[in-house]
Amino acid sequence: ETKKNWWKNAVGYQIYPRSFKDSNHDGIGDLNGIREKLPYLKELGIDFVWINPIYASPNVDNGYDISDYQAIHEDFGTMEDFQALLNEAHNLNLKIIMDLIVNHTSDQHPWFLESKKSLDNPYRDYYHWADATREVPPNDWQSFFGGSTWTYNETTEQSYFHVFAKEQPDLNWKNPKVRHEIYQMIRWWLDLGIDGFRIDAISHIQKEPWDFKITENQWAPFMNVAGIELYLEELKAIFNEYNVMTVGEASGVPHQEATDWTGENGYFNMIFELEHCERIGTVGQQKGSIPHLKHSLNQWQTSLEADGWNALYLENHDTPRSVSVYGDDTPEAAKALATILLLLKGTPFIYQGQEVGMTNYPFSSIEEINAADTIHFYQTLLDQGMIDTEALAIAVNWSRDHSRTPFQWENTLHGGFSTVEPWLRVNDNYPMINAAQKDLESSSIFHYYQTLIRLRKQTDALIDGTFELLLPEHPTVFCYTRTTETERWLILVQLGREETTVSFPDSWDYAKWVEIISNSETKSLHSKLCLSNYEAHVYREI
Ligand code: ISL
Ligand code: CA
Repeated sequence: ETKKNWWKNAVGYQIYPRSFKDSNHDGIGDLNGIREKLPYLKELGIDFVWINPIYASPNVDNGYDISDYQAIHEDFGTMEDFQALLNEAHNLNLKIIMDLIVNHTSDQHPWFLESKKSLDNPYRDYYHWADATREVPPNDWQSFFGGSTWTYNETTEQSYFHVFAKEQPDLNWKNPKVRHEIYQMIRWWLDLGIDGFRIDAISHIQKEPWDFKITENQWAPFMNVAGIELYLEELKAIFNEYNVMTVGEASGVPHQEATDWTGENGYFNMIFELEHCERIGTVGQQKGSIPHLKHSLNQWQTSLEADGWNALYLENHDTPRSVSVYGDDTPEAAKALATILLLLKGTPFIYQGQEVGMTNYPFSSIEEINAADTIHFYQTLLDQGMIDTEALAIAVNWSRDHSRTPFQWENTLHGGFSTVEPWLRVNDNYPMINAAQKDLESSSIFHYYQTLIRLRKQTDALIDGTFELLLPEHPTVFCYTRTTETERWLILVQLGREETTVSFPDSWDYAKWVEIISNSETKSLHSKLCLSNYEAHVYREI
């Protein structure tokens, strides 16, 4: 029997199955590929894996458009393969978290195929329909993927609502039948023995009335809208019947409300907030903003201190690679970021390839892009009159495809991901950056991750200790302490490309601080320290 709140001590790993490991030579990663690599995840020190959607889907949004919730996509394998994966993972004491996508379905889902047939179809109210003409939508709200949130249907002369692509119609949560169907489906998966869910886009399930007037925030009409708590409470009641872990993707939920969402009586065990990795500054900017990262993570760490729990991440399948956004693609930068991520308070999620230092891809043509939102964004920029090279530079800057290139396992053709041409190009840097480096170098990024994970697991202060941000005004140094009644730890990371100096209070007894981990030369803690680019140190007071 697994103990309650097991997820507080756990380290998670996110698998984007299409790009993880191809076992049957079709250029697409699959479930048997994941099975092959479970020992690799154990070696790293992982406790649970979150797998991006593997359900039947026309793949307009790579699996986030589901056409059958209870079937495995043939690209990934069969239900038997899934069962085998679950069993093998459990035998290795690895848990499996599935993606739960219930804000919308695919437009090819049988419910929607029925719904669009006629005004009086029994499935009509499974989705949101409103009177419209071909020219004039019910209102002027814009979708996350660009363009109107409404798509006109000729047959019934109404439009349906979608916050993402037009092939992803939003489910109508007001309809009790819809909720009943969803809850049954959720139970079906939980009864199968999975260990939890990452709940997709869940802050969008409630919508304002269609005549709601947008003031500042264009997403306000479908982002954390009042009334959502009823549905979230119903979901919580189901999850509570099972000893599973839940992490809600809660875009637009402010840290002031985090307790409702993740506290002792919150809707989920933890949430993915999206603030800290928001695009700051001009659209074309290359670097992530370190002051913003510090400020925002600090807010989330402190507001959840009393009641709540953070889900920690620096990159995922929707973002570029953190070593490229905040770093300079080097192993030192990758290790510096790992030091920050793995010692914060919360449950860390490592995104596949992050532990070997995988970088952004140098896209040079729109043909190399697969992500629907990037292609749409590029087209919008062209339509606005921008020249091709400029539009491409801006569109690919934050493209989701940077993190979706195939996993670089070793220095062989296609990085060892597949024996045939993969669905998305492998980054040309695979001869240098790949998982097999760990067997060649004891100083590999992988080993650094392994060491941090081990340290975290054997140190209560790094699980439960209070977080405090130090040097809050420093533009590039990310420094914090983790403290319990008996221990104090100091995490000190220069995230900048230059040398910098930091100072700590003269009153500290520096003889008491010992260095535990560093990504560079050993350096004792002093009231004045000079740090070079991407230098990271972890100290403990004894
Ligand atoms: O807030 C948003 C954009 O500013 C949206 O974040 C949204 O919550 C986020 O993009 C949701 O992402 C998830 O759902 C999408 C899917 O395309 C992503 O891959 C997934 O992570 C639709 O299912
Ligand atoms: Ca395959």
